[in-house]
Amino acid sequence: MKIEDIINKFALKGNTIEIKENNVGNINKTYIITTKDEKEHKYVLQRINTTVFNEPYLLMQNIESVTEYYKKYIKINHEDVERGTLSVIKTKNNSNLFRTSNNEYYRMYNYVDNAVTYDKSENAEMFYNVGKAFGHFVKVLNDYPIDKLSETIPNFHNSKVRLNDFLKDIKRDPCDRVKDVLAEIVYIIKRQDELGIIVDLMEQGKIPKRVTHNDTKINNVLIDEKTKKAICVIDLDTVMPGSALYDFGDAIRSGAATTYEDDPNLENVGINMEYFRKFTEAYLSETKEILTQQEIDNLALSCRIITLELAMRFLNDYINGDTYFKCDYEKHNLVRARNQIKLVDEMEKHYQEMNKIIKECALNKVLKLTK
Ligand code: GN1
Ligand code: MG
Repeated sequence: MKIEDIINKFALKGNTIEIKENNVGNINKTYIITTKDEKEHKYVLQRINTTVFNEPYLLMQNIESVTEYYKKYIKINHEDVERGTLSVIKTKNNSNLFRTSNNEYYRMYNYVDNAVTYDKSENAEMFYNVGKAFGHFVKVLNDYPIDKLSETIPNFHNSKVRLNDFLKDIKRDPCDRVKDVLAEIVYIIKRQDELGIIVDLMEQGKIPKRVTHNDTKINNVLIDEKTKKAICVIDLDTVMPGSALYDFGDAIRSGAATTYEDDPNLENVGINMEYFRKFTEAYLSETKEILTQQEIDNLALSCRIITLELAMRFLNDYINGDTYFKCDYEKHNLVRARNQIKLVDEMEKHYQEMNKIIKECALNKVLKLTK
């Protein structure tokens, strides 16, 4: 089906005058659509990757419900309703998805103008603003009825289940690639106990299940082009019940890193502790009345765990013949895995310092509360 015909299924204002492909993201395919009547309007069209998301209707139900809830919250609190969250644009048949005859699924959002995303932090202030946005996300959805959410990708951040899959795929070795990545496999297996800590804490009921984003990469926050303030959190495909720890850790993994997650030059890979501090300050300033002590005590560890989990996922995909993440060249997944392993190394080196900063920020938070 032609893309113009797919666009035509949605209830948009005006006529389409431009369709641009957008290459951001490792999973879905994205287009920016411009239409015109008396003025121009912009929309975001996405084809949902149904190999990754095999319950597209449930996924859209989650997104619609969470964005509606978000809108109500920001309205009551006099925040920016227009730009503070994504809006789902329905089809002319009032559905939040359009399915083509060959089972491709498309959805449409409003396009937020004068906003940009970054794949890495430009400066500490910017990452502070990202920390505010992800902290705000926790705050807004704190009272959202979690039972209404479907787990659209079961065990998405169950690092123990992921480890088991990884071990099975090493045994299968479908592409005869295992022999080339033994050092990386050993690195991960040596840390297998650590991988399971958050999952164990959740299973034991020691840390709570919350409404979580599960993909808190820095480029999933829209930043205002002019003010550089964070506008809203995007890419809500993986909003599900989960642990806030994975969200904190994933944001640090992507935004406090000194380079891109697929930089092949490992000398560039490190963690910027100033960025770490700024993000933590901002995140805790928003979540101060919400996070439990157990959660706060495990924030630094969560950064190591999610980075290790992602290193394992990239390596696992390499072993399987690159079937999950979009790859731009042959060893892209392996480059990503090695980069993330180096980042785990750097986090281990800075672990004490990370814990110290978290304690200081959490203490500031308590002092502020008692003022
Ligand atoms: C994928 O959609 P995107 O590119 O933001 C992946 C995340 C990974 C990320 C790594 C559904 O996210 O889990 O952390 O790539 N999303 C899914 O870049 O698997
Ligand atoms: Mg995503």
